[in-house]
Amino acid sequence: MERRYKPHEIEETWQRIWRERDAYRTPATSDKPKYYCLDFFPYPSGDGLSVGHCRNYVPTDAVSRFMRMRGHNVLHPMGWDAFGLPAENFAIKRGVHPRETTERNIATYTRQMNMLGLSYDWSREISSIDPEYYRWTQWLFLLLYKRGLAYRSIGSQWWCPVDKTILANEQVEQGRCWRCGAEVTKVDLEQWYFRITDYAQRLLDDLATIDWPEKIKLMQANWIGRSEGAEIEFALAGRPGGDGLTVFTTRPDTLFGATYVVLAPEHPLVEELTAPDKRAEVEAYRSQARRESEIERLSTEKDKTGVFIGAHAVNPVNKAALPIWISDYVLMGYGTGAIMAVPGHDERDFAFATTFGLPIVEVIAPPSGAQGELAEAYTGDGVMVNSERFDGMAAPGEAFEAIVAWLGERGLARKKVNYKLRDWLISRQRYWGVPIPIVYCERCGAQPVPEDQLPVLLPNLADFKPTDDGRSPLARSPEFVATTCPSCGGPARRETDTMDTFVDSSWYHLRYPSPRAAEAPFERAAVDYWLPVDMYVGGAEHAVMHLLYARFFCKVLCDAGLLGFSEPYARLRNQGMILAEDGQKMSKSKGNVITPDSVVERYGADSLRVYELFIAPFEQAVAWNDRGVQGCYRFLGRYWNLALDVSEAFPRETGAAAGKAEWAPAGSAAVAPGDAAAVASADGAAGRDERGRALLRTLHKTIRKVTGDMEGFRFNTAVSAMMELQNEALVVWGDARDSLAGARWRGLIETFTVLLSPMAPHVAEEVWCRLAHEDSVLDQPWPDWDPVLAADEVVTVVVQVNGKLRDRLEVAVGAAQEDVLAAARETQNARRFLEGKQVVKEIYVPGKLVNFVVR
Ligand code: ANZ
Ligand code: ZN
Repeated sequence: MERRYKPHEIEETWQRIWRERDAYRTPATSDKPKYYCLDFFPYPSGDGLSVGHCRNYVPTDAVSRFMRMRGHNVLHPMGWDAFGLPAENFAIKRGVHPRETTERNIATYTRQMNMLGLSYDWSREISSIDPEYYRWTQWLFLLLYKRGLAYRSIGSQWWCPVDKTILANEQVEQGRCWRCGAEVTKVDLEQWYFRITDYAQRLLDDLATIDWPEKIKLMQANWIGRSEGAEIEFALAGRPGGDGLTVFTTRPDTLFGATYVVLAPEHPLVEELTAPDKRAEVEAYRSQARRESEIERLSTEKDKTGVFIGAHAVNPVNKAALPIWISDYVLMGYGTGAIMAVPGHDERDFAFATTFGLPIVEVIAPPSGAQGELAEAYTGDGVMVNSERFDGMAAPGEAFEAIVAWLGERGLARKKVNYKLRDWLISRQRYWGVPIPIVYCERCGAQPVPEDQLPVLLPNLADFKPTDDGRSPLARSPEFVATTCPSCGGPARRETDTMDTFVDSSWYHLRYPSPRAAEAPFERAAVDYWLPVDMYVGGAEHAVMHLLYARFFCKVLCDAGLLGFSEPYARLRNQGMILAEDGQKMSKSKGNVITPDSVVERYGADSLRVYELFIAPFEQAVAWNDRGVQGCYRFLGRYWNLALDVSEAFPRETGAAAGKAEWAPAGSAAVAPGDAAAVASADGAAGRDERGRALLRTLHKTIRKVTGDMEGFRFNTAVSAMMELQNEALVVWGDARDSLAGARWRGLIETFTVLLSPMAPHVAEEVWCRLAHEDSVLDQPWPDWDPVLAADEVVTVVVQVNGKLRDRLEVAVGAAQEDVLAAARETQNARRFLEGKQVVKEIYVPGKLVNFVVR
């Protein structure tokens, strides 16, 4: 038999055997506890997987294997988020149809995932471009439509001039398109929205119920952006009794310090209120503001700009006439699009007032006393000044309540909670997506496509490039557009926009439990059994898009009575990024991308896997280092040699007689936990000398450590514990082999192999086989550790019966008296001398001796 560690031969063989045995198929139900371990389903991009993706897939694979060995029914599926801009842009660049490139990319991803030995149940593979999948995406759109949660509205929207499509708020980062980085602009288009804002409060509240990284929860909370304040009515000067304007403020207590009012340039009142001599200036400013992104407009760094429109508002508390300005730092989409400006206590207002020479009034005095002249806005707490009857009150707390109450009695204010969250714009003017299942009839208006006509198939267009005019490529296909009205039967035309790809990924986790369900998006019993997802792992960059949308969908489905839970992902973990060896982000343009293929070619998949786990704490970004992979390769090579040496020196007796009689891995029946302590001391073969006993203790400590580390996502320290155990075993094997009996050596290697198998399944399976096992290492129970042996320090306790030395026992330092007495009673010789006797007294001198007084 081959003696050298040759990963390539081993790995391909076992991948084939696993496939033939269907080793990773998940039973639909089972009486074991379930464990749903899910990776974010990927865009199958043309570049294939990098070692960065493997930082996600290898650890979840190890956890899935670990949980399976711990007696869980594990669901670990994979699928493809194959619609959307990335796939389409890739296809455009290559001049081929996205369907073709997507299929090719999926094949590449699948090949690479199998090359890594990932334990996906491929019988559950799903793809968002499969009509059997997207018919249910359309069905879910209609569900939202029926529940009043999908609506069409005209609005000023972000437009990416390069990708030639509308973008959602979440997809604009610092004024740039999240995909291509181009600066976005605003256009007016009629678009479909999902009313996620109806769920703002629940999305916020339920964050407390899920085990997610605090950082992600905070990002979601900030994105939802709950803000408690008041709406206050200002009359317009010269129009007493007429309609006024409403501002939203979080600081009503500062009302006496308001010295001007600002409207968003887009505010509808601007038209009406602008004085004739200000019109030209106002118009010029409005068209300039349109081109700016919200981030730019809100930036505190930016120089303040604005125009006085020639009208005044009346401060409701003191009747002061306040000039009305427009400025880009007030956004139309938030609050009422109008603010009362308080330069004394708001930084942006202070900057604006300074720029335009507007008055600054102090109304909150710091604890050190009123300042009179302000050098900058004072935003802290304090005491009310210059505020007439409210002077002396604590601000904001008491004063906030008092002013809102005073105004409220006069019908001039009410408390108001606002959210920054916007409704989710889902229309995309792109070809490669799910058609929105709506038709427009001249007589009946917008009509949902009846459920029995789903899916609305995406036609196979040869010309799928986006255009500049804001129309979807589907609009160029008369066969697609022309249809009949489901309501009156008259001529109608189809909606030609497609859905944001994030709609596809908002529910995919519900599909895996019953991936071929034909009557519904999912079978209720299957989701009841498997969901919520127990462990969800992916990149932190999805904090506010996918992860918020999926939570929203789950709540909608729960409200519709289709699900019995309202949070989809019970636990979430984010892997850290892998950087190139030079510490830079890996990117194709820099030419520093490392593919798993190149690593596997040199060292094999198991070395890559072990390195991915070992490289750093799971959530930490870290640079790739080829020497690190080499180290893991050597670790596996030494394991291989030791395993084969032991196996040859102490061959396993096969056949019925052997069974589990020899010291099989802990967790099997041979050594029950607790027993091992007795065995370790009484049975001379256990650890024949101090080194043997020390090695056994290291083994049990390692079992405990690896178990805890796998549960806690501390893969790096799990691997290093394995390395330490191996080093100690190698030394003892090399110069004190007789310290352990043969069966102990075999047991040690077997346990090591079981512990290693989630990390390096190929080599573990091969060794398991060479240790003359006929079953698969995948199906072994996870080893238990002996708590006494695994305890950090042990002392030898003398066991006496009626004062005579009968046995010795190793116990953990600080072990409980009753545990020590119980173990002492079970030592071989104590048992002999206690038999048939009545114990009248038990004495324990901690860490030293046990004495049984018998009659
Ligand atoms: C007066 C005031 C005085 C304010 C003060 C703050 C401090 P958040 O927490 O973000 O909700 N504001 C209201 N609507 C706005 C809009 N559409 N665009 C830009 N700014 C707007 O902040 C609410 C505060 O932001 C509001 O309270 C308002 O300024 C401003 F010492 O009103 B405040
Ligand atoms: Zn009609």
